[in-house]
Amino acid sequence: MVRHVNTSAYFRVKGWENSHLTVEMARHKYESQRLHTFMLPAALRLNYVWGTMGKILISALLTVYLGSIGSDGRVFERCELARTLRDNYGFGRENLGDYDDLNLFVLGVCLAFYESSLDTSKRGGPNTDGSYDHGLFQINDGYWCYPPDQYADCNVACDNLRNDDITDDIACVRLIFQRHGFDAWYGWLNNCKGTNVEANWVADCNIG
Ligand SMILES: [Ca+2]
Repeated sequence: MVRHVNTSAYFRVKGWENSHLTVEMARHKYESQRLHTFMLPAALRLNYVWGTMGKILISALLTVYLGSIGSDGRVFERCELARTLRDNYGFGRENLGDYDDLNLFVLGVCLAFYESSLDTSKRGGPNTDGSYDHGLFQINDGYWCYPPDQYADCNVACDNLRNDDITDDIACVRLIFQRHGFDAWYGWLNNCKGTNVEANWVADCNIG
């Protein structure tokens, strides 16, 4: 059966009436133009959506990647820090004057809590002398780390005292402790000293 094609629609497009287009050419051109009119914006929108999602995905992956190689700090749990100080850094029982035969990790947890809320990335200050304090144990840059270069007795960059590896922080804490004891820290002096730190801070951690 002969298919009657309504060609009038093709030639209704402005400017085509007097052209020499054949019906078939006009139909192609019409369909092609209709495709662009309706499909292109949709395609662009789809492209935008995928582009935006792609950017979000790349950004998220980058954050995870940088976090995994990263120098960002971390926040310890109380018992986790006690275990870490004992197991990884050898904080054991020592005689400490009025704290005879008490585990250093017990004291370390109380001290670190009041100094940094157990957050290794904390930067405290400025103090009245313009100095700043760095990391889990809030080590002061006026005496122990650089910059400034003068009096950096721990020979460590202050930035490295605010990352998630506390090895260099512990080395510095040991030096400070040798010279001054825990009294070097106000967090300890004002909140931990004279209290039953063992009962208050690690009794429920199942470590002895
Ligand atoms: Ca560090």
